[in-house]
Amino acid sequence: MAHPRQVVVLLAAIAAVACLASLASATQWMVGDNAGWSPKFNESGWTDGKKFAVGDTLKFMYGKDAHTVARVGKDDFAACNLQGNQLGFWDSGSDVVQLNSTGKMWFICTKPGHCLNGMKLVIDVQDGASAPGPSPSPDSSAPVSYAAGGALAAAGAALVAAAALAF
Ligand SMILES: *[C@@H]1O[C@H](CO)[C@@H](O)[C@H](O)[C@H]1NC(C)=O
Ligand SMILES: *[C@@H]1O[C@H](CO)[C@@H](O)[C@H](O)[C@H]1NC(C)=O
Ligand SMILES: [Cu+2]
Repeated sequence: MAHPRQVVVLLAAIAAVACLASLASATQWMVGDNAGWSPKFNESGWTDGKKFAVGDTLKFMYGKDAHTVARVGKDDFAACNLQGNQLGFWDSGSDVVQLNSTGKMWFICTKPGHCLNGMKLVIDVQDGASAPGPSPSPDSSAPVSYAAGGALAAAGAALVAAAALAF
């Protein structure tokens, strides 16, 4: 049987690994990579193959005063409506936007003509739990403990089954 202190150490190790894994899985996406947030953004294919997850962030880099970032609704995005309801607005030239919930997020630049010129971005944010990432490998002592626990459980089940057959 595992000593209680070993169990505590094992649980602490599992918690630490889980904590590190959750930190490692948050991604900061540099919008447009080196080209940044720029006109005709929607023709760059930047979102192709990317999986955005809750907890990730988008970083918009651009010349301050040259562009802006506004989060808008689907219809205002489609129509490039600069006077619609804005769900968020950034204009520092180096903006970090948190992806707080699942679903689509629509962004446009509000400088006149820019959205019509394709300066727009839509992403689909997925549940963070399903985001792909390296699966943590527990420290070397953990599998042994799991195996021992599994063996004990199997032995217990076998005893119960044997007892049930015997009576
Ligand atoms: C995400 O949540 C944080 C903390 O509540 C908030 O400050 C931020 O504005 C939110 N981001 C968006 C894009 O809604
Ligand atoms: C980019 O946006 C412009 C303006 O809204 C639109 O006319 C064009 O079809 C879009 N192109 C792509 C590839 O989405
Ligand atoms: Cu712009």
